[in-house]
Amino acid sequence: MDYQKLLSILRGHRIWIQTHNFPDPDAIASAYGLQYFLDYHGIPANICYNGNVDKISVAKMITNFDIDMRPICELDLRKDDYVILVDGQKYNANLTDIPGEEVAVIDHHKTVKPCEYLYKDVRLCGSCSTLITQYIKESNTPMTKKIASVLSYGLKMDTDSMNRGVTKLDIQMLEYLYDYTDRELVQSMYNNGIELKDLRAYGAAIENIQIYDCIGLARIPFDCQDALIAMVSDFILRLDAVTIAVIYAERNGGLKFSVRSEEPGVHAGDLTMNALKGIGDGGGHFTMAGGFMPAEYRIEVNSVEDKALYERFVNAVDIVKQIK
Ligand SMILES: [Mn+2]
Repeated sequence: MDYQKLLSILRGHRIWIQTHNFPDPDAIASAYGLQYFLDYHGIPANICYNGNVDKISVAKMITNFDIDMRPICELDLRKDDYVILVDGQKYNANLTDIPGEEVAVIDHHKTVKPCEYLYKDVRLCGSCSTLITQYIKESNTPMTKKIASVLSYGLKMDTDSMNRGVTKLDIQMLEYLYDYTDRELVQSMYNNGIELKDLRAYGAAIENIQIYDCIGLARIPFDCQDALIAMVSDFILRLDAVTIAVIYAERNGGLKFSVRSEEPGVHAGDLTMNALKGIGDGGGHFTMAGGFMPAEYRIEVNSVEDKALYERFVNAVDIVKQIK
């Protein structure tokens, strides 16, 4: 991390902070914290994203903290604009390539396809909010109640309340944020996070779940938001018989995957990439990953497709364990 270098690269340009598509709380918190950091150092920047924001938890966050972020379709983006990517990297399936030059990246995920940037800060830890907090702390930028609350919410959401992928840096940054955070507000944001319409997805997964060894696979036979598929995947992982959860839902004629692993030695990103090799792609970090299988690889009968996918994931578990 070299915040001076980042600032000097950005100075004098028109800046966009871009999150991954369908941004989750960590992506939004990171973008918002970075916007504050840059603004304090005299660099105005706007936040943009692709995809909808229709999850109640995300909508609540934007309203509660009065976050100004715009979908890219509403914006006049120019080729010579500078883009900073947060909580995602160029060439990721869930990050739209927008006009403008991707000059910088700050992310906590493993790199799927390498790319050159003028400024690159990719470190594996529990949340991207952790990294942004460190920028504010180490540059002696004053921390505010609002920024601290947003960042600690993003940090806690992405680490499943400090239970998932946590590193020492996450703990240190959460401790730093603690004194500034409006803890009651952050606590209240955890309430009422599930919408009635979400229950359909949970219901479908419960109905369809099949468990093989420690892998729980379930199909959601309709389209739903990435964030909701991820929530269902987290939910299935809570079953005592399941240490790897693979949830997939309809998406543009193909299938969208959300994978979770708490199985020792099984990296969720590597597992998903291997399982979908040749029929799609996937990646992510140790405990959580995503993937997509396009329409052309679909098998018409659901039960046959489920079986084929199950075999792919079972075989991929062996492959990933061997790599290790
Ligand atoms: Mn994240």
